[in-house]
Amino acid sequence: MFLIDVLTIFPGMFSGILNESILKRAIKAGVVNVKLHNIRDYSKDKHHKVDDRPFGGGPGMVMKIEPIYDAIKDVLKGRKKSIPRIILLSPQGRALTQDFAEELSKNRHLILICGHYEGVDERVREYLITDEVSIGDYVLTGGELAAMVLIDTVVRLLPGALGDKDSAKSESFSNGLLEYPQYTRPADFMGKRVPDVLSSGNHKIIEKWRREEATKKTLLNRPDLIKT
Ligand code: 6GU
Repeated sequence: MFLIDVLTIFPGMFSGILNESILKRAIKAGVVNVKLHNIRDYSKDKHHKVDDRPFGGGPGMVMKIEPIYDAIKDVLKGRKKSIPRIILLSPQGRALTQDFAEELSKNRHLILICGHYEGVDERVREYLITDEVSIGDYVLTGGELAAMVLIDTVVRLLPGALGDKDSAKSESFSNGLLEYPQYTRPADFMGKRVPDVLSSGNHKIIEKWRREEATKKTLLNRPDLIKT
């Protein structure tokens, strides 16, 4: 079974995504196990502090290395055989793409560390992790939402995670284009009609139309995806 250990100071944030829809089903089916660990439980200090002031001064707080080190050590205890990817979620990381998610889904064990505050002690990056991942060019208040995005993206790629009804969706990005427009009944909604070509029954023409629409949409919304 695929194992994901999440190190976070806000484990409660994850209950929503783990208890609904595809992730819930994948966990129930034994495709994946997601274990939440509160970093605060590993703080040895009497106030359970997980952050401290930055050396050299400056604003904000920095996440301490010891509780993270102890949490990783605990997670690895008795699991010497599997080599996990130890991933720090931070805006400075490598971009999460579909290709990278596919690579991650080929592993057996991920440890996700949710960064917070002004940052994480640089020695976490230097000595404890194998990867640093960002989900995009914007700033979140913490790594939790990014970890949830990573979990969702990776788990849906695992064999048995999606039912037959969903599995076609994995095609969406794999041709490098955005998805073509989809319609369902009614054929006429308040005078807005579904394109006639889709009711033509001519699969060649439908396929051509979909390819053109996908290309148009990609050029308009994501020209960077079209390799020149
Ligand atoms: Cl992984 N963390 C935070 N705090 N902000 C982000 C991010 C991660 N990815 C994009 N923005």
